[in-house]
Amino acid sequence: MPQITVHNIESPSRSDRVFWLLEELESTYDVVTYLRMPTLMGAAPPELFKHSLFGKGPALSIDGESFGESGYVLHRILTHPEIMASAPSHIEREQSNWSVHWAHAAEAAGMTWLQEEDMVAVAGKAWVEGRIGEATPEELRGMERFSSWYSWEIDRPQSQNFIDKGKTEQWLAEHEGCNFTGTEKFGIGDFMMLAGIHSLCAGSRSVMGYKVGPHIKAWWQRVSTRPQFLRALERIKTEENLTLRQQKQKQWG
Ligand SMILES: N[C@@H](CCC(=O)N[C@@H](CS)C(=O)NCC(=O)O)C(=O)O
Repeated sequence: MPQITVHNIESPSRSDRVFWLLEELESTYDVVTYLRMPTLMGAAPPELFKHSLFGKGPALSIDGESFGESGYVLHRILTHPEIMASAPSHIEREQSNWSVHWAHAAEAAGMTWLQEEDMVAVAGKAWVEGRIGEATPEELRGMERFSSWYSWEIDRPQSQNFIDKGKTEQWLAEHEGCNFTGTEKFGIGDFMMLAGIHSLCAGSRSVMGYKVGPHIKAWWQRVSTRPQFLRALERIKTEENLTLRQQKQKQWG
């Protein structure tokens, strides 16, 4: 079997996609965790550039070859002949068109807007709290008005369009009981959709007032109760705690 190292960026992050897949495949893998820097958006430390073209996580090393982009990482695992030779039968082998569609949609039509809303909110709040620079009360009122308008009028309708009006909910309703493969198997579309749906149903976005329909919730329920997924969450927690402890030890001796 190939030697696998997951370069995990501190959660919450898209790393959950990779951990879940590796746990479904019952793979053995090492983990290196990169704690986020104390910047406004929690930037990745520069060491990640050694493993990912854009210096972001998650990244993967497989037999010494490193690369980033979670979609590409999943693709490389799911097309690795040795890994797939022993993959359980509930993991899709030939990617269906639906799987490829949802893998792209997850990042392009989903995360783009969900993430932008976070950024606008965080930046607006930081200005108001005086963490970015000096601003007059009038300027601050303007910024607050702009960021709130931008979030609600530009980002939220786009995100909500992806979640329900834009058919994720409707597609799952039309494919009752199916995963994002269009069958009962799990494929790249499911692993990619995890990050957004996880945050909407149980993570930071679950308290942000998004309307999430019953079919998305049912998919989440199916996934989040799987022992493989629970193992993935446990591994993330264990690895991140270990890195935090090591960092503290380095700092304080
Ligand atoms: N399209 C990329 C996005 C990568 C990305 O933005 N990762 C975030 C964590 S989820 C990150 O590294 N953030 C820190 C930074 O932007 O410096 C992927 O799917 O891997």
